[in-house]
Amino acid sequence: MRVILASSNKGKIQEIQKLLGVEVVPYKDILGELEIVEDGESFKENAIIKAKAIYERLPDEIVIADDSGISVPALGGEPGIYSARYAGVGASDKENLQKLISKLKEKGLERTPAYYTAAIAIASGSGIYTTHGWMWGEVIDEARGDKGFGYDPMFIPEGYDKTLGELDEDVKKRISHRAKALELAKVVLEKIK
Ligand code: ITT
Repeated sequence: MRVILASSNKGKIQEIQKLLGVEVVPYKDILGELEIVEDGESFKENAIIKAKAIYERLPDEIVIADDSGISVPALGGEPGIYSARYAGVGASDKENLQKLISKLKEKGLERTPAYYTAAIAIASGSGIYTTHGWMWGEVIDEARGDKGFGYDPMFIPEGYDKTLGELDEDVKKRISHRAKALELAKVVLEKIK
């Protein structure tokens, strides 16, 4: 079985290829880069928008999409579904991370609870399914380490004292929002393949 991944985020593509245990082909390899407008109001809605956009073009395939982000309750849930464009449309991972660090500093928060959410949507001839996963921890007002991607250098998972930028990649593989959502997605894939 192969699945087409409706994502152009390199960090996600690498993680999903390692976690899913089936052949994962980024949609760009088949269709080239497409602009998909993510105007949903939740991670789930945006994951469905992305999966459908690619499935409409590749109706014989199983398509999966990941919509994810980090939420900080002390900042009213920011950046949440806007994680990829927190510092503006087209902002880099570094710029988004720096913006979150600045927001924490503005509020005088050296560390504060935060959580990652991942919504996975699976579109195929069997219809659309979605799964979710979460990872709780804290964000700190500085970046440490260079592993992972996105906000990982400022995120300390619950039960650890180092950031995901510093911890061995195997840790994230075991406990991440994406790993949990994909465990459930695997159950769906088994049913529909
Ligand atoms: P695609 O839509 O092409 O998949 P994207 O980067 O635009 O790529 P999202 O809209 O889902 O994807 O935004 C997710 C953002 O949330 C991403 O850019 C990261 O900044 C952050 N993020 C999500 N999961 C993360 C993780 O595991 N580690 C660090 N940051 C993460």
